[in-house]
Amino acid sequence: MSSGLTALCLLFLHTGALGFTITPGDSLNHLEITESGILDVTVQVCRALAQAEGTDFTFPAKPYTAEAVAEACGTPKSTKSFRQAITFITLMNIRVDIRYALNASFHFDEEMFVQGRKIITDGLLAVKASNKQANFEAARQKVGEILHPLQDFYSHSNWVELGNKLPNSNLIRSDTSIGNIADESRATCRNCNDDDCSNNILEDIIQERVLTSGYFNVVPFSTKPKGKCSHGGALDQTSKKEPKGGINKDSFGSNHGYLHMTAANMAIAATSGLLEDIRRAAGDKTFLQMMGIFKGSSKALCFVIDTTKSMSDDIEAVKTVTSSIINSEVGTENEPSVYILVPFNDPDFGPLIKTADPKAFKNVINSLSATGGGDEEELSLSGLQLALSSAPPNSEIFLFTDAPAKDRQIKNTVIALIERTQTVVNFMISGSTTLNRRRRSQDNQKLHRIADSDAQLYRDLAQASGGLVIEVTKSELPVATSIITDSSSSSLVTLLQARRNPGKTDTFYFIVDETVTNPTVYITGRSVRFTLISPKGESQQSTDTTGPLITASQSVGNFMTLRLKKEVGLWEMKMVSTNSYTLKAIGQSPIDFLFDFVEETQGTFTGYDALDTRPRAGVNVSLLVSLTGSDSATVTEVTLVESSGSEEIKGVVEPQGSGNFLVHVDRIPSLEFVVRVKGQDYSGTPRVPSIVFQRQSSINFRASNLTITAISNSILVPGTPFSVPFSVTTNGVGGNFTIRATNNRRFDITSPTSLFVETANSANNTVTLSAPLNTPSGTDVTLTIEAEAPGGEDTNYVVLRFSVVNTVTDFTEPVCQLLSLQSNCSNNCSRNCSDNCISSMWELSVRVTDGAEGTGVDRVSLRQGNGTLNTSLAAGNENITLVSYSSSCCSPNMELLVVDRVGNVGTCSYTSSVSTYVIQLPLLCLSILVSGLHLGLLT
Ligand SMILES: *[C@@H]1O[C@H](CO)[C@@H](O)[C@H](O)[C@H]1NC(C)=O
Ligand SMILES: *[C@@H]1O[C@H](CO)[C@@H](O)[C@H](O)[C@H]1NC(C)=O
Ligand SMILES: *[C@@H]1O[C@H](CO)[C@@H](O)[C@H](O)[C@H]1NC(C)=O
Ligand SMILES: *[C@@H]1O[C@H](CO)[C@@H](O)[C@H](O)[C@H]1NC(C)=O
Ligand SMILES: *[C@@H]1O[C@H](CO)[C@@H](O)[C@H](O)[C@H]1NC(C)=O
Ligand SMILES: [Ca+2]
Ligand SMILES: [Ca+2]
Repeated sequence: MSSGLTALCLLFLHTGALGFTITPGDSLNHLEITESGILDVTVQVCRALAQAEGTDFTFPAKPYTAEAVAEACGTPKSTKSFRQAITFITLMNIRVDIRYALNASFHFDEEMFVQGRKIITDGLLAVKASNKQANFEAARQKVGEILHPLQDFYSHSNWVELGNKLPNSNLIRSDTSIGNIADESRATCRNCNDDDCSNNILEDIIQERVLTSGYFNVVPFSTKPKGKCSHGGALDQTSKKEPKGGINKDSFGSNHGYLHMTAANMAIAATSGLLEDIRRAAGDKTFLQMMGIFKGSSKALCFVIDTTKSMSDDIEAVKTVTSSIINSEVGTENEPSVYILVPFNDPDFGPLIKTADPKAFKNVINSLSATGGGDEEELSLSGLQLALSSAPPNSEIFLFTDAPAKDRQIKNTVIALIERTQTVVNFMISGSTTLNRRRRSQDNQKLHRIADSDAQLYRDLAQASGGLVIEVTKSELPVATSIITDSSSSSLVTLLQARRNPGKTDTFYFIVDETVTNPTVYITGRSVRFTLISPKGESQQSTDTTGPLITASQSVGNFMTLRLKKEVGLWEMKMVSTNSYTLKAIGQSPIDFLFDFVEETQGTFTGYDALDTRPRAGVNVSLLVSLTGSDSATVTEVTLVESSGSEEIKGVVEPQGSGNFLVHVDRIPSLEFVVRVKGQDYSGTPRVPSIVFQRQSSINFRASNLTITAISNSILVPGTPFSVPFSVTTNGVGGNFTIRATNNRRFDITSPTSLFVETANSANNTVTLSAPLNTPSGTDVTLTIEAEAPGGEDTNYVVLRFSVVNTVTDFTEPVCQLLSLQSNCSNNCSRNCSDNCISSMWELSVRVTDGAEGTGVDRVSLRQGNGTLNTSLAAGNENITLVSYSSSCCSPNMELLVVDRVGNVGTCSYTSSVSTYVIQLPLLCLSILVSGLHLGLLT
């Protein structure tokens, strides 16, 4: 387990590793502890759901892997999104060590118990609120942040030394006592005996079960309060002062390293406990969605649609394709996990509609109509910005329009969001052959296409994301929408994606491996000729209407689709054109990769932090690559490939275990680049390399000579201005840098418009964001701060996500009151009564309330028991929920889960063993009872 500061254990580990590697006997770190807790709880949730649905569940083999758990959950198509969720949560956890290295509260150092718990409980409220709004990215970010202090508690405090065998459940509640915390003036430690620190906590502290934790400071000669324990270790200067030595259990080599495994296992149990609390508040299905596990596909179906007057044909095409996708895919493994629509017009855009209900989505799409729009240009980029900040990461968005963008000024913000969310954007641009309101020219019967210079903006955005710009007439549009159907496959992978602008003759290669099905090539461009050569050397030209390699092809507008015969090996594509073109080879395969740029942090505390920005130009950079879809696959090569040129820079791959690979690259290409991963999958025993695969990122990335950083709390209170300090550093020439700050919710924002930065220096300022008072809890807001160097050649940005959470005063769970219980079950029913238990019944009634100060009962569900549960609101009082339950005696126990509106969770259990139970109720309640119960139960 890592320390309060950047994973102290990392320093004890070998070569600059994040400590991902698990080899037997090695210490456990935050990453492994987090992953372990997530996998454990996810397995339990999937098992509970299977039981509730009456389906079989087989536990995966231990140790669990994300692949095996997704398989056991019956959701093999979710392995990629599950892996992504786990990686994101763990990176956010590790970030705490880097961002809040010297803030003792985040690590339960220096007896900051109250402060540490507040970080956890405030964050937990934010997670629950985010889940209620289906804002899962925000929920994951916060889960990672609060798991860090929670895990540190077991390493940095004396909880384990006090002999506790279970985690401290009070760390995830705010209304209870954490324990008996040592007074400021109370001594807690004595000197260690030389290297032996196994006995340095004072006896009275242990005997009186007093909680303490270690002091930590890296500044030479730092002091600590008299008699207090230190964290310990080479970096901790306080541990060199009396009382000398420390108490941390971060690794086997720590002062209390003999308790490392106990502390790490307790931290895993505490991680599970916190996740279990989130699960109970959210419900099983929502919890799984937070973890990226979906019944069908993990993909979103996401449209951004121009609804101005000329768009009625396009809207019809969207209605048709939506219906067709929903009709053919609902209930299958390709069913989208979420449906998103952002309409845009002029002067308005939005609102964003996000639903998991296909019927509701169909209705929304079907109610779209084309009106208004004023002048020729529309707010397409504003609509796209909204979609990008709300779609799950790695989504694919389709934008329909026939007009230029009116809001070009947010182009860089849109590119920033594309890069950060790794989302592909395709533009479906229609021209019109009918009377066009936009251009009252004489020859309005002619094809009207948007001007090339206007289309260029869309091409640039498509290029950044690895998407296509499909330009067709309105009557051709329905044919072109086949690309939407292709993209909805949950296992779509990119084999190759390239663009030449201006066009030139060039040869491209891609590998089709054994796992790839439905290999398909898309080409956009006008007058493009090609020769396709298969691995066996057969060839087919664009002019050959029939041939051995292309099983079906379709050409509409500037867009060509070629379905290839499946043949394993290296394919070659020779392109001939003087016009610009894009080439994209896709297929379906379970094997794919995920990656993040990570930065090695400098200074005393080394570690890796995921970037929210463009990576730095001219210096070395690292990537964290995860393979998904196979537990046996391995990465052999990672290359940064210039998108339009030919430069390729190969990285050094370091396996980290659990399908993760750290890749170090000396330098980033100076132009836009994609990430290409080659690997092998093994099979059989002994393991033989059998499959060689190659995948590529769709997104085109760029480096920058600017660095922009912003560190702030991630919870925003409605009505209170929220400050985000940021700083901009340049490696190059100084001057006035243009600053743009935008958010996706149209919250009020104040920001400087420029910032003077000296050559090779940095400067700082602050952006202030205000959420209106009526903003619902759990809303998330994405803030993008951009800095543009003088001359506009270089820009960088930072993309930050915050959760809006209202102040909460309800910290208590709803309570149950048993109204009646009637049972015909035999009291000492054991094995021999199994014959007749089915024919006897027991039933009960319960009243659930959340107290006078409470937020109200939100949800009542059955946690245990195989009977029938009915809930209703009491007549005339929406604050009382009445529950009736009846079950056969074969299921003699039941447990209710009762959740209030802010996610406080209680449980109430009952058993059939009492034959009849009737409460004397105050008269007031009688009327409620009479309406809700059998009269016969009342005496
Ligand atoms: C960064 O600066 C170097 C040296 O001045 C320059 O060659 C390079 O093009 C710059 N990169 C970007 C992305 O602006
Ligand atoms: C930067 O802007 C400030 C105020 O707008 C101006 O006074 C200053 O001369 C500018 N500096 C440069 C180097 O352009
Ligand atoms: C900028 O940084 C300096 C030094 O770190 C700090 O004193 C100052 O408050 C910062 N200003 C803003 C606006 O954040
Ligand atoms: C629950 O009840 C159903 C029918 O009443 C029965 O088929 C099933 O086996 C029971 N399940 C358990 C776990 O008792
Ligand atoms: C229900 O609770 C809310 C909030 O505590 C309160 O405002 C409301 O008056 C209550 N309703 C009834 C019928 O008691
Ligand atoms: Ca307009
Ligand atoms: Ca409550």
